[in-house]
Parts: sequence; C-alpha cells; structure tokens
Amino acid sequence: MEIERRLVLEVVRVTEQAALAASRLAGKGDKEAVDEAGTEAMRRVLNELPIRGTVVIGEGEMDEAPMLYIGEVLGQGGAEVDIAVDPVEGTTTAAKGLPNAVTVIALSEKGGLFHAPDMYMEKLIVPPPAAGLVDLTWPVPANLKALALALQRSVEDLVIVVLDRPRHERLIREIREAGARVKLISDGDVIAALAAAIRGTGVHAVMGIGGAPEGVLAAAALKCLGGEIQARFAPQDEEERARLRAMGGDENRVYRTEDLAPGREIVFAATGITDGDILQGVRFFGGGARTHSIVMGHATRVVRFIDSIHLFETGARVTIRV
Ligand code: VTB
Ligand code: MG
Ligand code: MG
Repeated sequence: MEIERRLVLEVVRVTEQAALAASRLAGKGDKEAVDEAGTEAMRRVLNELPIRGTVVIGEGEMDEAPMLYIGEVLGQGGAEVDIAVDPVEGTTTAAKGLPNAVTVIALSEKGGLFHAPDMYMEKLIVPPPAAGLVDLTWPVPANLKALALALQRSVEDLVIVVLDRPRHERLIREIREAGARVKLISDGDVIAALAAAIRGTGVHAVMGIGGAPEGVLAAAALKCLGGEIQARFAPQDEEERARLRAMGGDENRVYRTEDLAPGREIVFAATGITDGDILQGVRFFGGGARTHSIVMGHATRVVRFIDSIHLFETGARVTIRV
C-alpha cells in the first residue's frame, strides 16, 4: 500500500489546484480556456510530486496536446506510477457554468490502468449490490430487471443516467419502455459513474456510449467503491479500428472493471469545479477559496471527502465558517 498511503493527499492537491484554476474560467463561455487552465495546473502540481509518473490517459498524443500528453513523464522522481487524467471532465458544462464539471485523476503502479485509445466506448455501470449480476450483452430490460432485483426495488424506481445524444435515442426509449426513468446529462459520465456507485444520490446506473478514457477513469473509481463497469470499445471507422488493435484492444470483448483498472494499488481523486451531485464546486471568498473533493484508495479501502480552504495571501484574515 506504499503508493496509496504516500500519495493520497498529494494527489488531491493535484485535483484541487486544477479545479481552482479551471473554476476561475468557468462560466466564461470558452471551453478551451477552461481546459488549458485545468491542464496546466494539474501538470504543475504533478511535477512537484515524489513520483516518476507516466501519463497513460491524457489530453491526447504529443503532437496534438501541448501538455499531459500520453507518454509524458512527470514528477520529481520516486515511485513508478501510471497516471490517467481528465483535467476538466465536462469542458462544455464548465464553460457554461452548468453543474457537474470536475477535475479527475487516477494513479496506479505501472500497468495498473488500461491504455485505452481516445474513442467511444459502450458502458454499463452499476452500484456494488449489482456487480456481477448484470451483463452488457443482455437486452436493456434484462439488465434493468437484474439491477432492480439487486437493489430490492421495482424497475419503476430505478433512475438510469444517459448522455443526452442522438445516438442514444433507442436506448432511452428501451429504458423508458421497460418502466425505469432516465436522467439525461449533457456531459460528464465519470462523475455519473461515481453517483451511481454511491448510495443516496438518486441514480442507479449509467448506460450508453461515452469516451473510453472516461471509462478507465470510471473503472478506477468503481474498483475503489466496489461497483462495476462493463464496457465495449465502439470504434467509428477503420482508422479507429486499426488504432484500437494497435493498442491491444479487442472490439468484440467486454471489458470489466478489473480489465480496465487491473492495478493492485489505485488512487482516484476528483474535485468539483462547478456544483454537482456529489461534489460542490469551487467557492471563492475574499482572500481564498474552498474546494470539495473525493479521494479514495483501492488497497487502503478508504473513501475520503475532503473539504479544503485555500488561503491565497499570506497573512490574509478570513473568517472560516463551517
Ligand atoms: C462523455 C462525457 C464527457 O464526452 O465521455 C462524452 O463523459 C462522450 O463524447 O464529459 P461526446 O461528447 O462526443 O458524446 C464528454 O462529454 C467530454 O469529455
Ligand atoms: Mg477533458
Ligand atoms: Mg472528458
């Protein structure tokens, strides 16, 4: 548990700083600017850590991403780790000042996170009681029945999160016809995965096609929380198919939590940029700001919610309120 014990608080500092930087540009209507601010801050703090970290899921290949590109090595030296990041998950929502924009990172020992190519992935994400009881290859009504049974309720009392996209028209119809309700989101299926795995959030699963990098980040979180992701790559053309094969991926295979996040040690952290279902966004006040994060480890089996107050000026006199 070396990596987890030593890095938990360090890692949350990474997402806190990224959220602080990104939130300064949230609501300004410029998604590139929010993304750049989050990415730059994340990279700066990662470079201060006592690690030798390699980005395995980042902002893209070196030629298309100026920083946090796949293969980039970060840190002061130390534990060899693989890093998956999404400095701003939900750039459009952040730019619009809408809920549920977060900054996300997962860290594991070398080889602990699947090197997923940036393409679409079909996902089925369920909470701990339903892990192992659903199957991505089953029809939608069968999975809803299994989920309802696992959660000891009727299908009518299930709420399924789906990305609001034309490609999900049929899926949405099938969920509704089976009796369950749909919560449509405009972006952000990583935080939706966390919400589905945590009790009391009012949502019970995530279904549909989202990004594969987000699938690996969700898998890291679900492994810590005991939920499950089942996923299948959804390449859209021959070029993507070739890229998937080159990365050792198989289009016909159903990947499970353990395949996407095989690491023995995993640290997952997320900090809210805008207010959301499980995390509050950054709140500024005279002289400082307050952030809200979740950080968890797989081997250490601890889920922490961290409420931090950052004082910007030395000697700033602020009133801290609970
Ligand atoms: C999802 C969602 C992300 O991309 O993965 C989505 O979680 C999938 O792509 O927040 P499309 O937008 O093309 O549907 C995001 O919206 C952005 O990373
Ligand atoms: Mg992003
Ligand atoms: Mg994203």
